[in-house]
Amino acid sequence: ALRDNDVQIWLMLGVKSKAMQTNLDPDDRELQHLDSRSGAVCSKSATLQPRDGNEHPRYIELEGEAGSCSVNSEGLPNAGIGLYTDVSVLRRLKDIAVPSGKPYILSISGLSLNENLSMLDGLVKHPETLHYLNAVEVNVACPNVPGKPLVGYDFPQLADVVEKIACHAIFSPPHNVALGFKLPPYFDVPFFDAVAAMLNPQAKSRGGALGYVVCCNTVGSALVVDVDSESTVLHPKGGFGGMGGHHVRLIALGNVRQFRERLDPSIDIVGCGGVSTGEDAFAHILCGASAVQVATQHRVEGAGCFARIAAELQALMQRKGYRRLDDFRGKLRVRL
Ligand code: RRO
Repeated sequence: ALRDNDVQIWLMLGVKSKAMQTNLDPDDRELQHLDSRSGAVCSKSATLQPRDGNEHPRYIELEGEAGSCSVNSEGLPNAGIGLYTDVSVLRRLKDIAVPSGKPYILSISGLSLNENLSMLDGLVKHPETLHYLNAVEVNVACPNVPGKPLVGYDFPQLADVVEKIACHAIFSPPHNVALGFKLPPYFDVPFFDAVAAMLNPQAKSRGGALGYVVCCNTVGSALVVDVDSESTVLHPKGGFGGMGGHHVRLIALGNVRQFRERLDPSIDIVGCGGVSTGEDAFAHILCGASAVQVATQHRVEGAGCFARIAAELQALMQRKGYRRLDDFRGKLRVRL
């Protein structure tokens, strides 16, 4: 399985790495690409069955002066949950790619609530896998599956998903796997209010299972237009895709801040969107993020981006006289 599948392990979220688009080989060279200074490894969002995803071309990078932007319409290609939870794969992942014992997060994005629940049921039946698994991140924000509107924008459905997932046995004793949700970007105050009202009852401080949310997935319905040929660029879905990278940085910061103002303090926020420098990471943390995920920049630069971003963040903190993230986390000043 390792050799034949496009494993698509994502680092710290997002768009799968260039290294992971090629097949894994017997000496685990591809897994070695994951050995980096990232704080965690997160799988490509899994479904019950393997998926090829949408037709190519389905990913494009646009370079700007200030940073790269990506638009993708991958369509949830993945090797199926079996591979991301296979004990021999995870053992090798831990040995080769994350020898320091950094957390492994399994992202799931079932095509229905029942599919997500089935994947979680499967985990309960395989206690050996749980030994290697630190968290399950439920992605309710994939914008690219034809015929499947985004769960995170369908509030009755989202409420049901949040409640039923959070009640699953995998997140309670004796398993106690951590639970996160990956959210789409929202754009208006009533939406932040409504989603926070769904999430808060599941907070740890209220006896629930919800450990964190990721703000946010790509900005959907982006359209890349080629002026020369007067045509779309991505093949699937009429050329529409999810936008990430530098161009979504301010939307992501806004989402982190809006949710930090509304969510129970026991729910951590992971900032995601346009993190390509230490300064970007600093801004996310200032808005209230406990950690950041890097996607587009990782794909552009490779796994070396994590050490560089961490060093830049450290240098910035030193210049400002901060010793810990808590010295400035969430302490954004509002100009009056
Ligand atoms: O595979 C995708 O098309 C995809 C996913 Br699952 C996601 O969560 N976000 C995104 O921009 N693309």
